[in-house]
Amino acid sequence: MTIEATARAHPNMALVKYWGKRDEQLMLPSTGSLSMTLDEFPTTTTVRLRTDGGPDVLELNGVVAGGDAAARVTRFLDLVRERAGSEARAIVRSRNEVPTGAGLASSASGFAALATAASAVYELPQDTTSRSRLARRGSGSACRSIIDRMAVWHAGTDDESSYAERIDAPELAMVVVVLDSGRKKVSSREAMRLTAATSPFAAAWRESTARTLEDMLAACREGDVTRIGELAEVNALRMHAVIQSTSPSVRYLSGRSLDVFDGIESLRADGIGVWGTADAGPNVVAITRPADAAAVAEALTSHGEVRVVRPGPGARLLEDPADAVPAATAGSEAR
Ligand code: 2P0
Repeated sequence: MTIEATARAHPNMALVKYWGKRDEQLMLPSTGSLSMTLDEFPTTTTVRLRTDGGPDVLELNGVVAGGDAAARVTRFLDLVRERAGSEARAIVRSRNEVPTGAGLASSASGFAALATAASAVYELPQDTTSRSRLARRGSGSACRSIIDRMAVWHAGTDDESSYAERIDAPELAMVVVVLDSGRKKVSSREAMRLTAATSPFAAAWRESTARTLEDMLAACREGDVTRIGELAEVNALRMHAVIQSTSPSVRYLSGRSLDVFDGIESLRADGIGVWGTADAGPNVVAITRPADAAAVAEALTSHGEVRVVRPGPGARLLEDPADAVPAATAGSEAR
């Protein structure tokens, strides 16, 4: 029996956004979504089964974590244990290589890596679709980080039918413009609830996103980068519009974010194919062709730190024991 496994996963950036759940318990989204898995900022997670009867422990970047983060991991492991018919607790050691303040969500890479490592040690099915379904239960967008390069998450109607799958798409690059590394005031999960409960535009958002996903899938099939960029930008700004329309209003984009969108628009006026997107925070990501990425990065560098990213690998096990995340050193308990 294996008692330890290590997996690595990368964040993903949605071109058609997931914003809303139809079932919070099963983590079924209200619409499908589509994303590019990135080749930077990996999370590496080692899961070790306990043989001493102790409780689940989460170590994040070398520090023992408590609170919500640890509770969320334990809830996830409870689901894994239920499926595996196991009572074994685990030590989970996770390391994020997001440079301080890249502002990219780590819950997608985190739960994709955890689902992959946990499936190995608890002897659950390890095929891509099973791991994608499982990762979804930890964090919705994590089901897409199981997949390499470009993924569509089928909304589905039950646990079985809601998972992400690889699609073919033209080669893209993204330029991440980091404006603010602080923690967001309202979590995505909370703001999604607020959107469903209070926005008069929530139904319109769901309907338009379902249509946009169909158009995006067609644009990917046709290799039409211009159409992909246009659809992604409009979808992102519609998501921010519906988020702002909550009561109380939640606003993730800052004045500086809008300056970057203006910068992207003026690059387009100069003939460069570039479009903007942003997740639940102020940082803006420019979508472009690989050949234009350096010029776009150069042009946007006055706004903040820029990083060029490309399509990356799906979540996978690392076989070399040297890749295991080391134990936290004594005395590093989180205060
Ligand atoms: C996305 N986001 O499609 C969208 C765009 C943020 C904005 O998925 O509640 O961390 O754990 O399922 O996946 C962020 O939400 O939320 C997200 P939960 P998650 O990437």
